[in-house]
Formats: sequence, structure tokens, C-alpha cells
Amino acid sequence: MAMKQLESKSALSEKEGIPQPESFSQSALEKIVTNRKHQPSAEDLITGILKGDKVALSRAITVVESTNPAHTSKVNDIIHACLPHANNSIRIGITGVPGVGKSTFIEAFGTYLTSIGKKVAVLTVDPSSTISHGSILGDKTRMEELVKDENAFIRPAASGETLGGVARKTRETIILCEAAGFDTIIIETVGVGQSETAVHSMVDFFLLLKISGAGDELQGIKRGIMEMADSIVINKADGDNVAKAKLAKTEFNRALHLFPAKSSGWIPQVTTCSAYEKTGIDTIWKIISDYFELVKANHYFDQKRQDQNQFWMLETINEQLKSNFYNNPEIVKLLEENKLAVASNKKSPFLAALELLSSYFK
Ligand SMILES: Nc1nc2c(ncn2[C@@H]2O[C@H](COP(=O)(O)OP(=O)(O)OP(=O)(O)O)[C@@H](O)[C@H]2O)c(=O)[nH]1
Ligand SMILES: [Mg+2]
Repeated sequence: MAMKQLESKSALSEKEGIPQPESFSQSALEKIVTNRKHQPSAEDLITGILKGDKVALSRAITVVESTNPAHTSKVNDIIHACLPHANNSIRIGITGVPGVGKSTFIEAFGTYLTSIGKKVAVLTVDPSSTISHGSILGDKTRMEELVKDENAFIRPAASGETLGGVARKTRETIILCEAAGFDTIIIETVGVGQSETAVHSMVDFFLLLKISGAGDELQGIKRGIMEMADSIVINKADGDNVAKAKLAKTEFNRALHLFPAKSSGWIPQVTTCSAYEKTGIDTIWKIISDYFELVKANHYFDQKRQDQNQFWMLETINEQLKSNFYNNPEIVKLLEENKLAVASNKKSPFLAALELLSSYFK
């Protein structure tokens, strides 16, 4: 009896007999449902990518970014088919602290590149951003022209992931973009954490954006990042800032001379620009072109890409081994016990580690 009463009052049956509102469109609903069901096959995506279809490219990247293990073989098929069509590009990494003007610069630089006949893909690596697509919305307003550009493709970062995961996806995304005919790949990274190192190991040319301060240019800049840079560009060289930017240029030039020579044979160049006023952009392109001319002639270009491929193979093995180890249910249990034992000095950390490893490999 009590049961019956409950049933009739249930919120679940409350809508019974109430018609759908007039604004409801049955055909729209059917469209949504079929779209959801329709997952393009690997073949469809490959054909689309090779034709340069940006929609197919986007969808393929979504598959690559998926964490669903059921997609692994599809991802592998797509990458495998695209690989022979990849590699015909130049890959440029761009870094700089938040607010330095990376997005504005990429808008100016990217539109310059498409105006001289290049096809540009812009990717971002930002493992710190957990709100997916948050920053790209801001970026899309800063890249107004480039977003609309037929010869440009902008893709936000895969987010909420480990750096290793993001890096792998970015590497695979580069291959897809190249197979789709994009000949200039720009990879933006935030100027914090380890993401620069990851990006540095997937690009041919690394550009560090800076702004001038009050003569303290070199302060707070990580030595490692300066050492990685093939060019330092002092942005916002406009208005009252022009003189300061020139000073900064001299200072960076001097500082760069203190670093050991690069194995590429390239001498890093410092220049100024205004992303906002779109000045100095052609000089930057000239520097980059000179670099590629040099490293293609002395074969450093090929050597570096080969090294990078080997590096990423080893990285992937490391990542997989680690994640397999730490996700093993038996290890999860043993790890907790051993953490306690080690914390309370009942067991040495080394012995605990060796025991854990041997129970994993047994
Ligand atoms: N005066 C001047 N302002 C600029 C220039 N480039 C960028 N800005 C301004 O600097 C601010 C930050 O520019 P963004 O392009 O968003 O910088 P960002 O490095 O992409 O920043 P994050 O995405 O937050 O890391 C914006 O208000 C831009 O309008 C420039 O060349 N001159
Ligand atoms: Mg930005």
C-alpha cells in the first residue's frame, strides 16, 4: 500500500501525459541522435585528412585525444596511414610567460605566413590548464583573423592530463596536420613548468618571446629556456616601448654570447617586434628561414628529427611502464603497505622499492 502511494507520487511519472512543448523539434532530436551514433571510420578520416579536409582532421584529433582504450587501434591505423605523408613541414615552438603576447604574436605571424602561401597549423601544449578549451576561447578572439583563414588550422590543447599524455597527443596531432597538408606547424606553450622541454623536443626551431622591462631583462629567466632558444624576440616594441626594447635586444645578445655554441651551428638571433602593430614579423620569418637553410644544408635538421623520434619512443615506453606499474591492483595495495613501512623506518626505501619491483616482474 505504502509502495503504491510512493509510486504515484514519484517524480519520474510526473510528466506522464504532458505533451512536448511546441518548440521541441523531433527532426532536430533525430539529427543529434544519429550524429552521436555516427562515428566516422578510420578510413573515412584518413581519406578526409589526405584531402586536407579540416573537419576530418579535427575529428581525427579528437580520436587521438580520446582516453578511451577502445580507440587505440583506430588511432594507430590513422597515424600509420598518415605517417608517410607527414614530415614535410617546419615545426616552430613558441614560448613566453603569460601575457607576453604569444597569442597576439601567433595571429600576426600566422597571417603573415598564410599571406606568403604557407599553410599553418597552431597547436598548444598546456598541461596546466584543466578547464578544457578555456584559454582557446580567449585565444580565438585574439586570433580573429587566423581563425577565419582558409589556410590556417587552430587546435586547443588537450588538457587535464599528464605532460607525457599531452606531449604524445601533440606529437600525433602534428603528424595528422602535416598529412593534411599543413607545412608550418606552430606549437605554443606556456612559459611555466616542464612544458618547454617537451615542446623543445618536438620542434625544429624554438622561439622565446620576451618583453622589455626596466633593464632587468635577464632576471627571472630560466637559464635552460634561454639555452634552448634559437631566437629571442622582444615583443611589444611599440609606442614608448621601442627604445627599451632595443636596449633589451642588446642585453640579450650579449647574454647569448656566453652560452656554448649550438650543435646545429646556428647562432641564436635576437630581434624586436610588435605583434599588436604587426611590425618586425618579416624579420622574424627571415631569421627562421635562414635557420632552416643552414640546418637542412648541414643535415642537422634530419639528425634532430631522428633523435626526437627515438627520444619519443623511449619516453612512451617509460610512460607506459610507469602507468602499468602504478595501476597494477596488487602494486597499489603493496605500495600503500610499503609507504607506511618506509615512513616509520621499518623498512629501507631501497629494499621496499626492490621488493615492489620484483613482485611486479615475477
Ligand atoms: N602594446 C602591445 N601590446 C601587446 C602586444 N602583443 C600583445 N599585447 C597585449 O598583451 C596582452 C597579452 O597578450 P596575449 O597575446 O594574450 O598574451 P599570451 O602570451 O598569449 O598570454 P597567455 O595566453 O595568458 O599566456 C593583450 O592585452 C595584448 O593585447 C604588442 O605587440 N604590443
Ligand atoms: Mg595566449
